[in-house]
Amino acid sequence: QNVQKLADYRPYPFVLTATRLHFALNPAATEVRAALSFSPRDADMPQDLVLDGGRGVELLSLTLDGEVPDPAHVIRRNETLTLSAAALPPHPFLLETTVRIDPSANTACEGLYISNGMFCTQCEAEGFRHITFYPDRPDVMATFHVTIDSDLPVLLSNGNPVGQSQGRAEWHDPWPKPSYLFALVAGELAAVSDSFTTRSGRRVALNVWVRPRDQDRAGFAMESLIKSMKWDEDVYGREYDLDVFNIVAVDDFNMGAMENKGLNIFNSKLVLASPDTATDGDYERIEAVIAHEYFHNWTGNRITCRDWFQLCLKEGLTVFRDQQFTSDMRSAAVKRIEDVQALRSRQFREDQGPLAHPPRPDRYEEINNFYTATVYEKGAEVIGMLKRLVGDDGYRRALDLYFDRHDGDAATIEDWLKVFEDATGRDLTQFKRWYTDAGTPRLTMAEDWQPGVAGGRLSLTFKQETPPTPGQPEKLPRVIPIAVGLIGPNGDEVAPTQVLEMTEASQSFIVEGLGARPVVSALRGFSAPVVLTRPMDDQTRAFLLAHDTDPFSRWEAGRDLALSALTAAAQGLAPGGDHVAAIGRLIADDAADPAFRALCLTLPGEEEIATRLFSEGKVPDPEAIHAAREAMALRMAETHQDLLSRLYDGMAVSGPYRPDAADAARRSLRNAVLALLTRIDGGERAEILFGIAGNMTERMAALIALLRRGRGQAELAALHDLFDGNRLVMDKWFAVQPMAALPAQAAPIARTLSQRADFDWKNPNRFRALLGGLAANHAGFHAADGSGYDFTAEWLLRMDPFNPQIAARMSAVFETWTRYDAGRRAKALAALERIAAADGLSRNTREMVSRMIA
Ligand code: B3K
Ligand code: ZN
Repeated sequence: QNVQKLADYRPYPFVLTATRLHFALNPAATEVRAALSFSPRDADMPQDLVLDGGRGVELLSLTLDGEVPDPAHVIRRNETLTLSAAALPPHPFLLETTVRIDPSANTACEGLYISNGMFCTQCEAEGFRHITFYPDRPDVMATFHVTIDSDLPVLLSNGNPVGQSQGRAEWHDPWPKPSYLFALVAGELAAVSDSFTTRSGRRVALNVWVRPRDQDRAGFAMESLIKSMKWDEDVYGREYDLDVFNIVAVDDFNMGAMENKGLNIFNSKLVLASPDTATDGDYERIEAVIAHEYFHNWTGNRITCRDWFQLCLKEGLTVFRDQQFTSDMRSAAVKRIEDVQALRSRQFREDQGPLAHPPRPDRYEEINNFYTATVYEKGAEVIGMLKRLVGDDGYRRALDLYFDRHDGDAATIEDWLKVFEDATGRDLTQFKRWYTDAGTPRLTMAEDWQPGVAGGRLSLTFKQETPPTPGQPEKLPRVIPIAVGLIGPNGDEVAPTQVLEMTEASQSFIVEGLGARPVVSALRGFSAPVVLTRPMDDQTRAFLLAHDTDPFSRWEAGRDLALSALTAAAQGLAPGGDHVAAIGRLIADDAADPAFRALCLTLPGEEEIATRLFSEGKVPDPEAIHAAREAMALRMAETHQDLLSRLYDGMAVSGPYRPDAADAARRSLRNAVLALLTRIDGGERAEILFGIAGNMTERMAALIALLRRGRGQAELAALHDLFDGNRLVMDKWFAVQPMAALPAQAAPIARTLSQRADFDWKNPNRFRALLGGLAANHAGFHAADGSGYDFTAEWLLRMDPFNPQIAARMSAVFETWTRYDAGRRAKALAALERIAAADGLSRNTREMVSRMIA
């Protein structure tokens, strides 16, 4: 197979200084002229010039310094075009090509394609090679000058506009960039416009481009952009560097968004929002992703990656930055808890199965398969640990040095760690294992209390071990920052948070002069992405839930309490402890933050319970897990019925809808309460709320609460009637049905929906809505009869020839298959083998499936 290895990295033998492109746009036959100014890196060592170029790129002409070279020196292979060394001069030269491509036939949404009549591009990671012949690798950086000929009214590319006339636009990007950051958009678009003046006084024109009828839903994206620009100046000292910043929303997009220099392209679901079509969650996500793509301007664009193995250099750091931004804009405590929940449900799950890989992998077949939770979210956690280890000042100095030293570079993880070493004097050799090793370390903590010694001595002994992952059977100990605080028996904190630095496989830390035995609050703020186990009874957990001063650890104590009861019940054991009572105290605590109470009130999901059971060496039973969770939710509702109904009645948010954190928090608590009450009120409250709700957040919460109880058909029909023409709302309509269905219904419902005329499966969002909705129903996807697996496999096979990236990414819903019982395993394996056996399977899906069945 075509395996790429980090160890094989070689610099490109030519320097490309300037790229000039000319596009004559036409849906089925676009002509692209490229003029590339190369110079050999070493004139004494003649080398072949190898350009990437996909099959759909038809070469019409080629000249070297204006001359047609001897055809024997021009070699076209499947995915490359080579000019032999013999044809190349030992000095700078100009290579000019003209090619023809067919955007209308491009269904993979990679390269130049058409979405809803509008031309757009997606070049990361290797899409540019479908536009023209080019050294399509991130360490080849050039300035770009782009001319676009088209009758369409809006013609955009990277950089600054340098000329606009009827049917033609010209753009110049002075900042050298790799091809993956190139973008072009042409269409009938309308803008929401504003401006931002940077702190050095540069006035930047800002536009969010959408289809004319969506203009009234683009305002929140613009507000988010302005906040992001300000924040990056205030917190990181980073200023924007062009005269314009454009954002464009497109309907057909493989991922969330793309940080092309000066021209970010977004999936329309991450731009468009109005109270009646978007939920609070959508608003928060839009704000975060707008920020994320904007922050890439420095972490990704000004400093890019040397090669794709270094992807987490830009992605981990940019996720870390967008997390910091959201914490500053909203509630830091809530954001941290949400991020840990996401990490556990997506990244820990990845680390536990056949797709586990390090944040910096050292081999891949298809790089698009590595835009994963490990590269992004774990990549961000690793930076959080670095910051904790070097402190806030050390972090700031290291980042200043990074921007200073590497501006304009294509950098590596080694460069990144070196700036921390140089700025702080620390040796990060051992720390680097976080980048090179896969797997989630298991950390255990044991306590030893000696009241008679040294005025009361507590020793904490930690042991770490990382289970084997594919290709990495043995693991060495990592540096683990463990944030610890101590709480006295009366609930007061006796020792504030301190960071213990664990470097050995087993290590003890001692605190003396403690008087009475404290309760240990360990791994505060989730200071490292590890699974911590410690002997702790439910009483202590309830104590921490009541008294911990660290909001994450407080929430974690409640979570543990719920998980220990749920995992016991899912194995047919009597649930110990009293999670239901502890939660009751929290519901009654009106002084506590509503968002925090909502988080505590929502029981761990079935997937999370399965992950916990599996990490304890058990085989999770999806039906038993579902039943255990349902039973506990019902008990919570029945036990606290009065408290909950009072809370529900008292929490209604009045006044016009605002998507801010305070209002969203109140709605999230009230909706969590509604989900419980719907279990005992026959659906009455949810039906009323659905009818009167003035916003999508409440409407969706009511609908989901009803669907989970096997009701809600009238509401589904009403939602469909109201929003038939709105793609984004209809995506929710498709997603929510299999997701919230009773398990036995999930796959049949998905199948019925897939037969509808409006299941426009070629649209990535619609496809993801239906298949992702089913996968989000744990007991439904893992139905014992294999119906969930079969349905999913069928559709992956259908999608693969059309859009391999989407098929391959979605195939990861199978990544946990080895956890389950023999019957389910056999059915999942059969489904995976059916996919593997398909003729002409894409490289993307083939790699994913073979890793999963290896
Ligand atoms: N860098 C893009 C992701 C590109 C994915 C290519 N398959 C968006 C982001 O992370 O900001
Ligand atoms: Zn990113």
